[in-house]
Amino acid sequence: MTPILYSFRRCPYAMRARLALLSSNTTVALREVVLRDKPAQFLNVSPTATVPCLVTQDGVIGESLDITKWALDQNDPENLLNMPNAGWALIDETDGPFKLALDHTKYAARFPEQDTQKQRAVAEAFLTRLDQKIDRWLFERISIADLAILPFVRQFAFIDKNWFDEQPWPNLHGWLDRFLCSDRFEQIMPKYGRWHEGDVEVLFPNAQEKA
Ligand SMILES: N[C@@H](CCC(=O)N[C@@H](CS)C(=O)NCC(=O)O)C(=O)O
Repeated sequence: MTPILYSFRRCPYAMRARLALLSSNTTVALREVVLRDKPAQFLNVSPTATVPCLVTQDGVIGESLDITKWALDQNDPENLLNMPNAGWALIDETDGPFKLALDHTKYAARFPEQDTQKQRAVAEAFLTRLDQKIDRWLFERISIADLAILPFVRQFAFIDKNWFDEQPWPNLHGWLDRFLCSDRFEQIMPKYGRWHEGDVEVLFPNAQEKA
């Protein structure tokens, strides 16, 4: 069976999964989910009701990083999994304290108990470290750390792009700009209509329609 990916275009976790599926050239049927009105079929399979969620013939994978690893274990032509352990630690930091600080900054109104300035400072400290690490990539060559972290840096950057662009992070800016201008980014960001049961499946990558 063609695996099914429940996805949401702008979700950084789903972007991470699509980046790995694209790199591994693993074809899935992409079902675009509207988060405020999740389809029953998705809720029936997803353990956490979050996207991304991949349904394979062997079971359901409900965590973006696990989908990423599953895809690259099938096929990893860019050798993305070959990176120092420090890469996994950076991904964990991204998903943990950085994402928390990002949400507390972006959705400050939802977290009145949080000090927004402090939260932004946590995110800034992390991005400053990334800036110091990046030459062209986080490590010597492209790795899964770049592709797993970039969607979150993008989300943070667009909270206030003018402010972000004024920060003293030249390497980080170049890294994000190259990503946003890449074919890779274009290929994971087509706009898909919301999925309904019975729709012709949309294949990703390639976005051909399955007859
Ligand atoms: N740990 C999960 C987190 C996924 C996640 O939180 N996705 C968000 C969208 S960006 C979501 O589906 N939220 C559920 C909702 O908004 O109802 C993963 O890595 O896949």
